[in-house]
Amino acid sequence: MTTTDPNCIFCKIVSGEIPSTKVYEDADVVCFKDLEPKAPVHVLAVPKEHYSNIVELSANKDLLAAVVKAAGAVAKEQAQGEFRFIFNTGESAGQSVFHVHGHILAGTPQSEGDL
Ligand code: DGP
Repeated sequence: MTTTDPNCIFCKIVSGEIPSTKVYEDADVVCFKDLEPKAPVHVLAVPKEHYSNIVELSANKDLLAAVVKAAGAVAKEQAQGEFRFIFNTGESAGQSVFHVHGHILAGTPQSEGDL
């Protein structure tokens, strides 16, 4: 059973209710460009099913693996397979959307305090 949250902005992106620039999609995962890019490549990897954060998602190992695999495919296409993969977890850590998403970042070196 797929769970969704009717008030969740990323569930609305997954369903197509809110538009996004999708760069990857399979049965379980969608990847779309971040609205406020912090690097030349800044794409969000999002499971279609609603989990609040990566710790909750870890209960579903297959889906967690699918998110990592999707990120690898995006990075292979856009950044020679080399990327940072960041999951802000909790408000004080910078999470602002509570539907788990990994930031795929590439094209600039990491600096202290970066996403
Ligand atoms: P975080 O702060 O880790 O929860 O990251 C949330 C990211 O989501 C932030 O970088 C901006 C992005 N974002 C928020 N709303 C939208 C949206 O409607 N569309 C897209 N493409 N990105 C969004």
